[in-house]
Amino acid sequence: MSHPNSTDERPEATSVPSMRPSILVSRRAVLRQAGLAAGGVGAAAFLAGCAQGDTAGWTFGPVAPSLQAAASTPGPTGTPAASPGPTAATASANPSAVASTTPSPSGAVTAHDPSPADFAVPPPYRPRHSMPVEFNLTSNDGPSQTILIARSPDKAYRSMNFGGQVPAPTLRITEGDTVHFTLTNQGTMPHSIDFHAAQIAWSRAYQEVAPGATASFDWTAKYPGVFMYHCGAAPVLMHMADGMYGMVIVDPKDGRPPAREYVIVQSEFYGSGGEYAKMLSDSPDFVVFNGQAFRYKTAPLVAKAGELVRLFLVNAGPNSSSAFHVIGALFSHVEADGNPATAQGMRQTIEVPPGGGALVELTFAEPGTYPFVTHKFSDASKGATGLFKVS
Ligand SMILES: [Cu+2]
Repeated sequence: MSHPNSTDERPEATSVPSMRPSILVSRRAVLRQAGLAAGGVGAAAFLAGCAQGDTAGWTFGPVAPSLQAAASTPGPTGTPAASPGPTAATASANPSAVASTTPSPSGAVTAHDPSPADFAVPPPYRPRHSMPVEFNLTSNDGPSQTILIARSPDKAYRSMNFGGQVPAPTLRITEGDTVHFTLTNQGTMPHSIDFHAAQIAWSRAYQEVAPGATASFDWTAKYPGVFMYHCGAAPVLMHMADGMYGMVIVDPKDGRPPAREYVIVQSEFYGSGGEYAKMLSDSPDFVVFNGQAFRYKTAPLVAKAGELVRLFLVNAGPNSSSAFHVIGALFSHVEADGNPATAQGMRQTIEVPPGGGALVELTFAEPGTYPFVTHKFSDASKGATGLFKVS
């Protein structure tokens, strides 16, 4: 069998279909694309499916058989995900995101508490594909989008979100990949998308999408990195503070060494949702990793002493800088924005500005418990504290 990640099997850029110029496509076109319209499945069923999370995710177009084999076979330069994921060719992100908010028997809205699997690292590095990567997101808002941003005591928050979760599903692609992105706005107000990983005209791609409408465009990931994406609808401070952000990982074209990997998104919450004056005051009530205060204090991230651990970091803000630090460990390798060209050796604390990303690698010296924090300790005390449990 050929080397799974051999570069000679990687398709050339010429095999990538040309950019699709249209930004706005009709819902009928999307239904046609999804093969649903012809089957007599109506828009309501399609949107209900979205609400259950099965289209809020990422899929890959058809690939050559050789690439399909490569994608499902980890190679020396492949990176094992923190938890087993589907193979790249059939990836459907966040199977556990199905648990969207549902009304209780009494009619009261219960708050959705995403499972850790919602924030698992997507399937590992794979060679670049010849077809665009399909990335579909729904945008959501309103009382049904209530999430839990703290536990004991529970704190409910009326979110705006992509794909029914905060932070939104992570997209993982490879340098050179083209993404065919579709946003379906299931909310009650305009939403939009802004991929920091893309180089594309704001006036064409990042405009507001009306409630019930769908928009689509292609972009190509020209640089490896760890990037934020977010809603940019006005007022953008509110749409971001209320939960409309996620991460794009663009792997370098030749991959990275194997490691245990985690995704960590830092962000702030103000009040109970929609409280614009509080957001402007720049004094958050909670600062969190992956959507919930102290999430990994009660359910620590696991690792083994001596193994390489890789963290993909995004600071979604919207207001506070992150001073990311792991107590009892040093970062052996750091890349600002996850770009290998910025690689540095030993660092103790990494600043990640709002709207920025980073990649850090570390190895725990011995078994034990190691807290991770933002070293801005007013924020760490508001929830941005977690634990690694090292065996
Ligand atoms: Cu929005």
